[in-house]
Amino acid sequence: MFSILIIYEAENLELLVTELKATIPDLDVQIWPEVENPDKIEAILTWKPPLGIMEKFPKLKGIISFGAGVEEILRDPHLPHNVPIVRIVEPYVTSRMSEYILLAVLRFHRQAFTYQTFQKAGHWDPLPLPETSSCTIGILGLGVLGTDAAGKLKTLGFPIRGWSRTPKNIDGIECFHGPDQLKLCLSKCRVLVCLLPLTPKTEGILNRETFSAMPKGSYLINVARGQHLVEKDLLEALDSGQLSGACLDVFSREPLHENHPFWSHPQITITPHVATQTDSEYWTKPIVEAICCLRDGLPLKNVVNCEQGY
Ligand code: NDP
Ligand code: OXD
Repeated sequence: MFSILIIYEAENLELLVTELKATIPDLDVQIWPEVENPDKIEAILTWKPPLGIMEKFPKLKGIISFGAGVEEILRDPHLPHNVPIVRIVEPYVTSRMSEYILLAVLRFHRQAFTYQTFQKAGHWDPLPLPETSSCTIGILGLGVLGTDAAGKLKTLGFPIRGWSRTPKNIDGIECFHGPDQLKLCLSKCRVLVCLLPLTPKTEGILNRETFSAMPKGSYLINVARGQHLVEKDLLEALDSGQLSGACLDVFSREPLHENHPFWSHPQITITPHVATQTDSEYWTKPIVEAICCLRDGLPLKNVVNCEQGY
């Protein structure tokens, strides 16, 4: 028997448990907070575990994140050092994210917000078509999600700039890296897409300085984490016209508070953390794979670098 503990509240958990047990017959699945024997737990599946919990399982061999981001697991100061953390990487998750980004980019690029206003006013006014080749898109984070979105946007004819921590060489994409090249990267970006992990180095990166480095009237798409954004700097940038709008899928506090000014802001589009979904039927395969590798002592895929924080 290989014992796993699930620490997660989700509606479709029963389905996942049934699928896991059907695929791995020798699996013992326990669901937090009912833990029969903590000494037997060898893997934990979680998203936002309570602080200090990982210390309670002396036989723990691995932690599997239900999502792509792992900041909520890494914030535990008592995380056992030698226990690997695996995150979900799934083609379905990746392509749904790119779909969301394409939609947000095209809505901005093809003046959807202006035509919505025209329609409300019963106003017929054909505007000149904006040139795709003049609309440079900047992507912060050239990882699994950023690279896929960059490739798909490039296919539509948008010039693409990407920014990462380490140097990259990607065909047809102007690559920048490190803090020193951020402003250079931003200098031509009419749209900025944030696809960075949340780490101490990236928290608050969507701030006044970043917005000021972009051409006036640019557009922001944040699909990474709410804590990347300095909210008051966004509101100021919208007021001053430095940014013309923003599409936000993630927020510092979720659900977004009912009185939050973003809800009614005419230049902000809000979605409730649905750019893509990891907790779907597609999560079973990578989770099964990770459990089997842990059980059989095989090399794991998509292991997080705890020092880098992603
Ligand atoms: P990856 O780990 O594959 O990629 C992260 C990228 O960010 C890498 O290119 C990395 O650079 C870059 N990066 C990290 N730190 C820095 C830094 N300090 N400076 C510059 N670049 C940096 O992550 P994914 O693409 O899989 O996911 C990105 C994030 O998207 C997740 O962490 C999660 O927060 C969010 N997400 C949101 C979802 C939603 O529904 N809204 C769903 C899924 C994920 P390098 O390549 O050099 O290492
Ligand atoms: C994730 C997410 O990180 O859904 O997977 O945000």
